Amino acid sequence: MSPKKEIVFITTNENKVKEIQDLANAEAKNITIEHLGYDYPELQLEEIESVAKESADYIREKRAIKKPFFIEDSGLLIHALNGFPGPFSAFVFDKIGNEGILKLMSDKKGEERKATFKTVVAFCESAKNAPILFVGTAEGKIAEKIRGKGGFGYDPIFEFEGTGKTFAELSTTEKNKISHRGRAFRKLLDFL
Ligand code: ITT
Repeated sequence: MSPKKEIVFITTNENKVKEIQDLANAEAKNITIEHLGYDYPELQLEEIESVAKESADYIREKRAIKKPFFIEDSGLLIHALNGFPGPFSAFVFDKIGNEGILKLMSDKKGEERKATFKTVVAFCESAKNAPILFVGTAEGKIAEKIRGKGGFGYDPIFEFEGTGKTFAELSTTEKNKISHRGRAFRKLLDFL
């Protein structure tokens, strides 16, 4: 049997680690994911792709890590709000939370509530290699109210298309099958 490949997931978000570990344990027996809670500065750029790339480049330049590593940047893009909060999702969540988003959406009906969740994984084989990006999206809509006790962040207000369930009403394994993060991370696994 070939030795397991070790890759390091750099994030300060323990919920992301839980999801990625769950997925890797189930679907990638030849890969070990280590977690490093290094808090790199996140630039406020207009595209999630650019944030992910710049973050990975920052970590490379700082030589903060010797092993193959990845980071990921995620965001919720609400169509009727021109993709807001998008790359500003963390800031907006801290300031107004899910209640604030529901208020912003209070006059929006049906199709106007459509939203996309997006994850961009940036992987570097070493500090010498430019990041390779893997994008995953999930389509859905903003629920009328907060529902579900699982997940984290915007999960209780993101209803996945066709299911009538918010991500917070799914188990970690169920969310991983269809989520933006699951899809982006699976692309990384295929690449590896
Ligand atoms: P790191 O940058 O350290 O990885 P973070 O929590 O700052 O952690 P992001 O910038 O990627 O991560 O997250 C943007 C915001 O979107 C933040 O408020 C998260 O809670 C939220 N978020 C990210 N992924 C999510 C998901 O799968 N479900 C619900 N909310 C999510």
